[in-house]
Amino acid sequence: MELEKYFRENKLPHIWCPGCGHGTVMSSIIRGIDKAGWDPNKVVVVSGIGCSSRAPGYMDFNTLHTVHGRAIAFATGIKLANPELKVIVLTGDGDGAAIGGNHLIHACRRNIGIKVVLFNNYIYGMTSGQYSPMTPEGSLATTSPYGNIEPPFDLCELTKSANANFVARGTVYHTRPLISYMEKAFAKDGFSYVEAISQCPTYYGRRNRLKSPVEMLEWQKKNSVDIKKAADMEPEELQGKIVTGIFADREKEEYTARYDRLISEIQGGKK
Ligand SMILES: Cc1ncc(C[n+]2csc(CCOP(=O)(O)OP(=O)(O)O)c2C)c(N)n1
Ligand code: SF4
Repeated sequence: MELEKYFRENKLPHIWCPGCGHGTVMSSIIRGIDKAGWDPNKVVVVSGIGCSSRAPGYMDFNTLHTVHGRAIAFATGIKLANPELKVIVLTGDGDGAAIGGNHLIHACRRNIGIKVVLFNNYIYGMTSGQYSPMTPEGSLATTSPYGNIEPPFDLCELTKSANANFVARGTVYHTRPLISYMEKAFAKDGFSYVEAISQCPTYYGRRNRLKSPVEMLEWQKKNSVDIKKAADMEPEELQGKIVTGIFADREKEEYTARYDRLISEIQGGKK
């Protein structure tokens, strides 16, 4: 597959550490875009701030590297201004679930046609390893040197309850399903959320006795449970597991289409 055309080769080499999972997430997104067959001039990739949010810099589309936690707000404005555009948000678990969490739930609620890919490495990578709202209980971080005592969000359950049209979770170990979730998410008109479990060997792995990127990938392999199998498991059995698969797949009317319909109704005198 000829994927080089989607990259800004003059921006390489990238800044990610050896063994970081973010490059695999980026390549899965690129494959999803390729499969969607979109005109690159109509694709807008928006990110916040973080190691994950550096990805759009390497991707040859219309790209915006915005401010921490606010990528969805920028993306919402872009989609409202020009609903024809294919708008993808790239965010991290800190960027998207902490400072940007409020934007995320409201974008789901509106079902606005943007596609959010959240790179979940369980930590704030760029700022040297503070815990995030996705860090598992007991994990060590610079801000939890005795172990994190806060339960993490399950953002797939949260986005599903908040009305997202499509919700899925995959891992960088299982690249084929991850790519298929990107394809399905990008094919939707409404709001899509794909969570990609990624690894940060530098700040999460090292502190949490996962000694190498390979060990972190093996951890993803060993701990992943398909959503269908998870449905028959007890909550205690699912502790510490990564539930993967499609959590929601709906066909509700997309927000800008709904808005256009309202305007036509008003102009046509139906309201
Ligand atoms: C308003 C604001 N607060 C804090 C920061 C510092 N900051 C930059 S990136 C980041 C966390 C990024 O973590 P995450 O989104 O998980 O991405 P990762 O680096 O792990 O990919 C923080 C707190 C900032 N840039 N702006
Ligand atoms: S600090 Fe972590 S998330 Fe950031 S590039 Fe390095 S391995 Fe990746």
